[in-house]
Amino acid sequence: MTQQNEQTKAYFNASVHERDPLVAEALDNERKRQQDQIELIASENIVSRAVLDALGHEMTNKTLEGYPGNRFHGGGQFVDVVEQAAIDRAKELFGCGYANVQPHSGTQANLAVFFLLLKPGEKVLSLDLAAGGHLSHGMKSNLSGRWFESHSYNVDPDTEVIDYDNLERIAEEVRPKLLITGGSAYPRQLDFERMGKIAKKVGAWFLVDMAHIAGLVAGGAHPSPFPHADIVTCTTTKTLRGPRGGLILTNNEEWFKKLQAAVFPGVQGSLHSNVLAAKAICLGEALRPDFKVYAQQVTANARVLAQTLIERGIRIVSGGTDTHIVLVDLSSKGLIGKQAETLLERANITANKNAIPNDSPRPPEWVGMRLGVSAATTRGMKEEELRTLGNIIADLIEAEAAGKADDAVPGAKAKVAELTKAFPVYAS
Ligand code: DSN
Repeated sequence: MTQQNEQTKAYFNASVHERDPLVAEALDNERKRQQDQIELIASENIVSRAVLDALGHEMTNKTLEGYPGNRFHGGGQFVDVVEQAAIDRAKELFGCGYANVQPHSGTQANLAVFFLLLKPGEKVLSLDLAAGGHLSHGMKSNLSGRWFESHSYNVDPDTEVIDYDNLERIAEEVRPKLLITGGSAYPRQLDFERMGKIAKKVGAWFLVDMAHIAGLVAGGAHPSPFPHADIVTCTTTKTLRGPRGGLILTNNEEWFKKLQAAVFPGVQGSLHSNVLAAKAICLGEALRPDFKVYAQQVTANARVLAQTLIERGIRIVSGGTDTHIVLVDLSSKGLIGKQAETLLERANITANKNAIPNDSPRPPEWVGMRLGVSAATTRGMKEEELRTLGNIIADLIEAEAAGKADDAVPGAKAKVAELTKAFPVYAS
């Protein structure tokens, strides 16, 4: 018998540090960055060690198509276990009858829904991007806007909360086939009941994309889209604290059979086996009582952050938040989003520039900055720390507005270091 040679042994056993120093260094630096910076990008969170273990598991080697018990390839018995667990847990967590857990992302999940429900050219009505919508809901440069006729509804210019009366008028005029709500930067509670009624009235299907708030829904900190939505999509990242990937949920049995085919082979090929294991783990974690405590803490922390900034004279879009998101209007301090993003990063706080309602169509000119507290809350930070963080951010913004950022950054960075040291990530 031929002996396994040393090269093959090294292939299986050498660490990334031994095999690829360039990548290993970047990985080490990223780990350190996550420890040293406070992550306020609203679409991010910090997964558990168990989720990381699954993502780095040998299950990644397994190619499979189809669904549990009905696969194209052999050897899928253990992936069947994790996919079935993810399905069962998603249904229990969100109180719905059917779940497809295979979408590779939230955008893929939305694409599968479009493929299921619409023919090219049919009409979609969704929340305006600058009001917090998402590019996969009909943005012209996305397939959803290129192949379908997209229309949008907006927030009330004074309250900056969705103008449901105006939405109803637009829906009656446009008569969309699909009404969509949800997105990436809407900080307020969504009225699913009202929008479900509007959809029914105009003969539209109602899709809720709860990508950002899925964890809040799971933890009871935001009302559930069921029973008002016909179909629900989300990511397993963000407030749900899981791996990168999507879910599609519904109570409609007839649709579900078609939905399975819309995901595979409709818009995807083989599944990401290791990610399904990680999804099962995060859904199991979200079913535990401590996740409810987490979700409530997220919204409490966001409220404190918003209130602290308001008290320091910084305008918050819609005057506050009901979710994990705080949307800052920097024009109240004569700054733009990119400026604040760069400034905060100098002090080891990560956030992103963002459009606010009626902002410039050009991202470099956006005057908004989006802050999200899910990751900081995962580290264990509570109201006291978020108040401190709000004051650090306000100090930095005030200094930048006065042209004195260089003086303010070192002090802010030192205060951030105290917080990150007290609330470590993956400490061991
Ligand atoms: N939609 C992007 C965001 O919210 O940042 C990525 O999920």
